[in-house]
Amino acid sequence: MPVRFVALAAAVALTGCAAIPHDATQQAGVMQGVWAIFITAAAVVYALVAGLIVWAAIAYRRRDPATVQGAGFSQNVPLELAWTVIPLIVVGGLFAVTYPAERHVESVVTPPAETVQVTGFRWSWRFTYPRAHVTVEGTSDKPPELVLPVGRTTEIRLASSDVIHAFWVPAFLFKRDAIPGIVNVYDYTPLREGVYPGRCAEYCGTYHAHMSFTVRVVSPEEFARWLRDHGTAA
Ligand SMILES: [Cu+2]
Repeated sequence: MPVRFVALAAAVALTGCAAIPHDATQQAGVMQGVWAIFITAAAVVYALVAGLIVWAAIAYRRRDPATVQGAGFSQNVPLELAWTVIPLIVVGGLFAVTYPAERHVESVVTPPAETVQVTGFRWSWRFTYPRAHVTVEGTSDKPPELVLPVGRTTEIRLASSDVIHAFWVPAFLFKRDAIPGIVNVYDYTPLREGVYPGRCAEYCGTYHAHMSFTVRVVSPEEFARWLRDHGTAA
């Protein structure tokens, strides 16, 4: 039984490692840093609490079957201070880590190297590159592809033409609502070329599940070529 338990624990630990996201964008790297600190803090707290529970259960087990009543005490001021102050310090520390990271991830560079207007509609997405007059529009059967240049900062201007959707690229560790009448602006600075799946992450109706798309990160040269090709086709 212990062998099976160890195997299970190892499997869970390894799966956890495999699930750790990679930093596909510069912004994702910042979020990943926050995530690593949170998971470490959670692991330390878990080890401490679980360890104390196990230790207390063993150290203070009922040794004499005749004992029916445990020792009683009503208060312990140092202990109560400790379990109030330590969590406050932990929460304060997590806030101190989160706040600058969120500010960084939400900030936009001006002027951006590229701008894309992303519009969610029932049941797909439209990507417009205003400078190059290029528009890519998907359908519920044919998901669109957002093409981005690697190493450059692209400003995303996210909106919706009907109901609330959410634009989510899991590898970018960033999700934002697409709200009618509001333009949400943020930056992506992709660091690695590749194809990343994305989807609508806000239930928006019958064909919500069809609102997928892909993000293809390419070299700046290939991006320029792609813009040219699609500009003439449009
Ligand atoms: Cu949607």
